[in-house]
Amino acid sequence: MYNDLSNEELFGPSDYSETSDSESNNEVSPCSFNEPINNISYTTFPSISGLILYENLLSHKQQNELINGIVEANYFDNPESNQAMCFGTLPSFLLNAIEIISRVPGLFPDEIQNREPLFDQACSIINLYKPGEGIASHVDLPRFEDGIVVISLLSSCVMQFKPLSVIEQGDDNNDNASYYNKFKDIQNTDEPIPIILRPGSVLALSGSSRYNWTHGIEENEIDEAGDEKIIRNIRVSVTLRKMKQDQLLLNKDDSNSFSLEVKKREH
Ligand SMILES: O=C(O)CCC(=O)C(=O)O
Repeated sequence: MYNDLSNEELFGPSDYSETSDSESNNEVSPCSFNEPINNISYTTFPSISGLILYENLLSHKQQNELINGIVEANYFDNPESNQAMCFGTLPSFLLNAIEIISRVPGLFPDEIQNREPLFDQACSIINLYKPGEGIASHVDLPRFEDGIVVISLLSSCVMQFKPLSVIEQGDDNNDNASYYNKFKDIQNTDEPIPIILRPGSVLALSGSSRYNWTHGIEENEIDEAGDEKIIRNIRVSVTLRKMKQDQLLLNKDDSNSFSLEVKKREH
């Protein structure tokens, strides 16, 4: 899946620049297993409340563990498939990363961060992007609680955030396709805000950034953000969320049993 990539492409550059609509602290301290988590570098975006980008949060070793787990799970053996949705018990290769992420102070407001578990069995999504592929702008389904993270692996891309000019109330009973399709019709006159997602970074969305902004990745071979040009390569992302309790009961008889849906992204 990623044999042709250099170390820098796999795990990100050692230095990086920021996009303009952001405020960043200067401390960089990649976390490793069993290390106390402090001095973490993060970027907030004044116009997108609730959005925090942690660059270099996961060490090379942790990124490698995730990639190896994904490769060994053979999710993407079928070349047509680029999205794996895991329901039920979390895949074990995610557990270390989840442990690290959940100990990051200020990741989410306290009422979200203190919930148990922070992310649950249903459902983690693993997306594979070949160069040029993207994901349509969307707001995550209302059946998921507030507090979502996206882990980026292997290579960088730009994620575009656009404010929802019409804030629609989601209908939990909608299926995925009709829910995501409705965002296609929303005319957006505001300039999108580009955010560079690099390997090892973790993007946290809560509050307004989760509900009032769409996020998506354009179908580009090259991204431009500020002065930076990013040539897309193979990218993998892991999205972690928590299903609302009533939806969990509605959707699954036995929430501990593992099930997997691997498919081509609909949106
Ligand atoms: O791949 C990403 O970075 C984002 C994935 C995403 O937004 C989703 O799975 O809903």
